[in-house]
Amino acid sequence: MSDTVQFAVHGAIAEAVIDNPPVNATSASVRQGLAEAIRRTEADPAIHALVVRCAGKTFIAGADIREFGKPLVEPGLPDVIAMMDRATKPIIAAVHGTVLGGGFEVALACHYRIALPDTKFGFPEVNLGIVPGAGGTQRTPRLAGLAAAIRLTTEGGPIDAAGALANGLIDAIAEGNLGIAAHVYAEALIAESKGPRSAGQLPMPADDPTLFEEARQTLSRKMRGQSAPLKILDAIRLGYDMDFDAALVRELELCRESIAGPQSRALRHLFAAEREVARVPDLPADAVARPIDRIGVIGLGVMGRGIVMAVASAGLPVMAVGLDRSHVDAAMQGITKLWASSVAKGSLTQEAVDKRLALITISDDPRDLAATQLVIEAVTEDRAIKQAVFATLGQMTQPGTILASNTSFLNIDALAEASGRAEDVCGMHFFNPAHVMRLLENVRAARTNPEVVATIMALGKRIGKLPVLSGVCDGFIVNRMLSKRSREAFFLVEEGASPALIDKVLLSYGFPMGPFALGDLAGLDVQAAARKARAASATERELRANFVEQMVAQGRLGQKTGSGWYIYDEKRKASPNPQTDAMIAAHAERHGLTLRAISEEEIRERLLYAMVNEGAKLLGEGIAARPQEIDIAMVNGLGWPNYTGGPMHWADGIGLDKLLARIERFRAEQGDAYWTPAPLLARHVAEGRGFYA
Ligand code: T1G
Repeated sequence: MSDTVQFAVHGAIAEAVIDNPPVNATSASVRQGLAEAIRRTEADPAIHALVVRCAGKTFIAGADIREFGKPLVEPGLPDVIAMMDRATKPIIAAVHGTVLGGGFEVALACHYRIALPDTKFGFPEVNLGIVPGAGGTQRTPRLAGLAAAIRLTTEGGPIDAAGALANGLIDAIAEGNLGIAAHVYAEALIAESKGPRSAGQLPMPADDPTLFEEARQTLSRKMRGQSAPLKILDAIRLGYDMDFDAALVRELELCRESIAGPQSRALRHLFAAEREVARVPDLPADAVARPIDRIGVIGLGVMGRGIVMAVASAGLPVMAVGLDRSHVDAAMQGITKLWASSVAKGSLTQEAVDKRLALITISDDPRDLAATQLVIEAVTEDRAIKQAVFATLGQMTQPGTILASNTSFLNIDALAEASGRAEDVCGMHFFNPAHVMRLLENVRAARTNPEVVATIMALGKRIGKLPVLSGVCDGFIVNRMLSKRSREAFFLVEEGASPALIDKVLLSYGFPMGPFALGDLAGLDVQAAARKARAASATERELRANFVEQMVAQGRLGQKTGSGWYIYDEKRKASPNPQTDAMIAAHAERHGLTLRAISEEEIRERLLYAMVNEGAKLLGEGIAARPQEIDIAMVNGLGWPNYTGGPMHWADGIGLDKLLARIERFRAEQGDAYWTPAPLLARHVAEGRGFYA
């Protein structure tokens, strides 16, 4: 038998138990073991039914992603599934944990399905850019109807056991021990002489072209640029165009094409990278996370409130400390209002909100932070103020209490010194809105204790974030790379590219919005303040491109005043702003600049290559340990389109030699100050390698 599938016979019932940690993926030995179990069941006249279940914490969570792109080891999953479908004795899937992708397809090909109550089912293939390839798009509509099938296969979200039962995807919910329940279920089938049944023999539900069209439109908007969701709709349609077996053959072809395509490669790269960044490469083995069960947040502005919400939402008590009573009250009102709107929308229950609110203790006295084990500082982004807060925190909290700054640009090493306990100090840089955005840049400062690093990486995950470790530098990973894009965007405007064209180029590359629409949304006053804070390190040309300051001086602050780069109507719909054109023309005139027509290609390359080059510098300086940190941070922090795999993966696809040649050309045109290639990039090109290999 196989080393991952145990076969046993108990009376008239055979059992195949898959044990292939960590997630019981259908690796080659599992497929072989299942095929063998079916053969033995069919061959032995004393066996009347077969139960398929899994050891460990979950039923099969899908095909084995690590086998993709390698030569197929027989039998393929569709072959095993066909054997199940055609078996002459009933096969019962007894499932628990997460029944995903190929695992869901195995279950659907079994003749009966029972599940523990907390089981979750789903087709996450779409998140990996893949069309399900083992019958998922054909059996699901036949069992659950068209609307449910479209939703499950194209959106990738889970359905719980109760939902699966209501939708006809499972037959029963089992209580107690799953193995025993499955045995009892199989005995009942045998007693009632219920034989095998195949979902493939059910008719397709009535066709509904409107449903397909609506899905197509929603997916084109929500998953803009991604090919898999639309291909999955095509795959479902096969059920109407040909018979079941032919549809399965075509579905498998679509699946294989999708796996071989660049989008799936990029999305699978991100899946692996996300897990990789959780493992900090150079942490000593004895650096264990400190226990954290009481967290403090000091500073209750927009960021502080979001952080309080994130912590309480994860079920952890939080001491929220504001400047004075009125600040604290305003913060709590803000938090309560945001959660109330979630209740109104139906995304949260009042009970859940009450639970979260009960976890928040408020105070205007930093001494109340004495009992916490970790404090996140989110006061005004001002060096003197933050240093004073760190000096206070150093005195008022116990040695060993971790002091984390949420600063975006200030030097954490300086804050660490101010605290008098540098080894306990680090950064935890959340993104706005902090209770929503998944990315968390954890920052290791010069003297941060490795235990502190281990603690904030673990804590980040516990509060539902995606923590990425960065070293100390101006802007860390995301904002430092973004600042190069902003610089190029302003320069391009000075040279003659319209803001609307620049936005369009980034939008069609796949970003959710361009830099100018983003500036209007964030507020140009906010951007002007950020530019002012960094003016000391800016070049003359960067200072000269002062469009934001010009607009602020005219009272044009973006969406909130109805005018910025664009004009906005009451519904905040943007249209071109003649004042912007006039401002750019006058600016050129004033500084004697000649405006030229700039191609979309140049715009795209200047904006994106400037970021990749900066990414290479981050790697060379060791601010980011690996390219994975950068790809994960940019996709989750800036909205770099996930189906490109992030800037570093994308750059590898272009070829670093080509990239370097363009950078050298921009250097000749624009000057060394902006386009000196990262030494690491030049080194990689000389060695003929990419960022990854
Ligand atoms: N194949 C191989 N390894 C996998 C894997 C898979 N499908 N899923 C997870 N792992 C590894 C993962 O890399 C990590 O390893 C470890 O398991 C624990 O994962 C024919 C074509 C199941 C909900 O997309 O959603 O089926 O990094 O850290 O939080 O139509 O993993 O520790 O070395 O995520 O408990 C469809 C993807 C495949 C499921 C568990 N299936 N996995 O979450 O742990 S395509 C998926 C998950 C397919 C068919 C098609 C989650 C999880 P390491 P983890 P977790």
